[in-house]
Amino acid sequence: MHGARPISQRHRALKRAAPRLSTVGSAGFDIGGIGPAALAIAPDEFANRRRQLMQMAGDDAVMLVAAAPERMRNADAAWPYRQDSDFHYLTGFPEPAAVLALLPGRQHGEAVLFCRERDPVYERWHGESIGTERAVTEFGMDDAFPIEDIDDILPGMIEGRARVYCHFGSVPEFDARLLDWMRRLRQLRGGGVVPKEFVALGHLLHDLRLYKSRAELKLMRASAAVAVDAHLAALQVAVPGRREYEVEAELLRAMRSRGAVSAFAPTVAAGANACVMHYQSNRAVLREGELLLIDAGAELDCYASDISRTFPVGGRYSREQRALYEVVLAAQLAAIDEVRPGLPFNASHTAAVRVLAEGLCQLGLLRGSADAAIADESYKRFFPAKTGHWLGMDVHDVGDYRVGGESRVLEPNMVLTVEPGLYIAPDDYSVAERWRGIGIRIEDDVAVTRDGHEVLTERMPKEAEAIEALLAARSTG
Ligand SMILES: [Mn+2]
Repeated sequence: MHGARPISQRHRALKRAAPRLSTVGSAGFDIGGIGPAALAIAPDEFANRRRQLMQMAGDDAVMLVAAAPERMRNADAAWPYRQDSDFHYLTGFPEPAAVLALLPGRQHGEAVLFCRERDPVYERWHGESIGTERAVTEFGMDDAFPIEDIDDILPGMIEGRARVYCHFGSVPEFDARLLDWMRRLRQLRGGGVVPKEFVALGHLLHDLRLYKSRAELKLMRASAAVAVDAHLAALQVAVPGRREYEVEAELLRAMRSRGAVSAFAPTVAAGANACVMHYQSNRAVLREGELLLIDAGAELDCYASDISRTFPVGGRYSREQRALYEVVLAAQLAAIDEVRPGLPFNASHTAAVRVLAEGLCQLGLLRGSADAAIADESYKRFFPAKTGHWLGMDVHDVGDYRVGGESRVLEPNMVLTVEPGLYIAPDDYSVAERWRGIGIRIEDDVAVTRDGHEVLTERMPKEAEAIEALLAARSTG
């Protein structure tokens, strides 16, 4: 991994040589000597998370977490499967049709998994299942049962417990089953006692997920490395005349060839399309003189990265593009400086807004002073977004942004994005025509360390000269 270097030094390094792609062999990753085995999260860590959660919930509780259902795209064609983040966090178990029950203090085992039993006929069509046996031997469960038997077994396990922690209101099928289990519990011989309380599991679980472990940070660095490679590859093909989706294809190729998937549908926005915050149609032609904004991230073993860069299709920023770019870059660097333990989450936003407002005033895009633009929020016309979000298994990761009405104080091992931007709408007649239709965002992934921060995506150049140098060196064949 690349340590933090002063900008001037980084500049020199970039001028000397174009950034190298991470070395990737057919076996998967080889990033800084980390092999695929070293990247995987160990069964012990999953067990620790379960233990921690049970401790938080108390002995009279039960926690129920369902695997993500398979989702249909149309007719009988399913979307590519993605495990539920909470379920993955607690099990590492990659299949649908599974439910984890955590039963603190249960004599015959606290961590119980209901999952698909192995079945040769099913496996003939869908490939190997893990099965209840390996759920115990390989995934560290205390006990496992076929998912078909859950209605008969689970209600009896819940009996006598005071609180059920689970997610309700997100997957209707799970809500319906939960109610059915309660009905069955009540009908148990002698009349079962239904838990008195239903508690949202997120309050406990999502606070755990906010702090990344060493193994998770390793995965997030690897995910970031794939995203950097994807952006570098995309930049090579983003020449005038190509379509946005051709650039998207290059991003996806780079990710898939490293065993990752796209963490979200990439934004590849040429020219004024960049002023649409979540532009995803990706169909327009790239034109000389326009900027291209790419917002794309990889997902590796369920861990996301999220990078945005904005560069000139023709290879050189115009005077106006460059002026705005320098403002966004200065805002981003100032915002990253505010990522340190002890500072509130919103400090980076405050810093970014200050630099953006000053820049907008200096360039004459806003009248009056930066203080006034911040006070009356007129800067929001050009920057309507927040400067960042938590990053983890979900690209907009879980975790509270405010605690007791105050912005959350950053602590080591939290990971967030820093992504200020400026977006001048093509029909904003309040500014001179030469500014209109320029959209710029610069986004990096930043982990809070004990004494500051680590920019996980640092290898991706962002200084204007460095980007122009990269573009000048590309083979436009
Ligand atoms: Mn983002």
